[in-house]
Amino acid sequence: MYPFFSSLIGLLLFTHQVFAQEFHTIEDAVKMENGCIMLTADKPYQRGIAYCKTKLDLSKYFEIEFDIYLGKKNDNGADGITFVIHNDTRGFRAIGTWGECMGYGRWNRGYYGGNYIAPSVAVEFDTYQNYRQNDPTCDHVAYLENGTNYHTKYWNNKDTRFNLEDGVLHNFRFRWEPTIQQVTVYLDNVVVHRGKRDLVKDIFKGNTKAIWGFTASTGNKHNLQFFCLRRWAQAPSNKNIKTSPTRRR
Ligand SMILES: [Ca+2]
Ligand SMILES: [Ca+2]
Repeated sequence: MYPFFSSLIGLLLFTHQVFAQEFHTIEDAVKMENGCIMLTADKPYQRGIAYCKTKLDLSKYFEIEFDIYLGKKNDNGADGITFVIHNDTRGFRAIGTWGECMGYGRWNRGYYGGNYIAPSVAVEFDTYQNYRQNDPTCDHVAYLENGTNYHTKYWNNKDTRFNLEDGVLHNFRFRWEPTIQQVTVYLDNVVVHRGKRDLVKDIFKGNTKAIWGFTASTGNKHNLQFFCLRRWAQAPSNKNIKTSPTRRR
């Protein structure tokens, strides 16, 4: 191997290992040799959560980009991953319910018992239909708040057979623009959610610092699920459209 490439790979591995060390892991979440963090193994009744040790500052612009892997079993896979930003009083130990709640939310939107993460905003990558959460038959992405998985809107690329359990990494970006109070979410470079919301005032009761990370779980059905951080930018980029080298479709 050429020295340049070997040193480049060394640098990338070093960067990845530093990345993994920057996260608290809870329950079934574990740091992987490739520097990514596994949230659930391909086993039933798993719950894994990982939080970055550095909080977000919601008074400032940021864009977080990562790759997620939701498994390769379409029919027998479950349940999905959420990206979460929260100010739960449990801090870095905050957890939600397992199974369809993906380690983020609660069984029913009107039921406040059990574990759920709030106050919070989240984006779910849901790979299993649950009627209680108003899920469509296909895999989908949805914006969530305050530990409730129930949603009335979702994105599925207008494809009733949309599938995220396809054995490849999917690129995800979450952008917060405080000056216009706008959240934009991209999946594989397509806008899957854009909404105006005063997160600081309406969700976090005036607090500008928030914990962020990922949650995932499985139930009777299961998949390997993990994430890899790619970029955390705190200034707007000129590149609005970019290609993902990890996308192999
Ligand atoms: Ca579901
Ligand atoms: Ca699927």
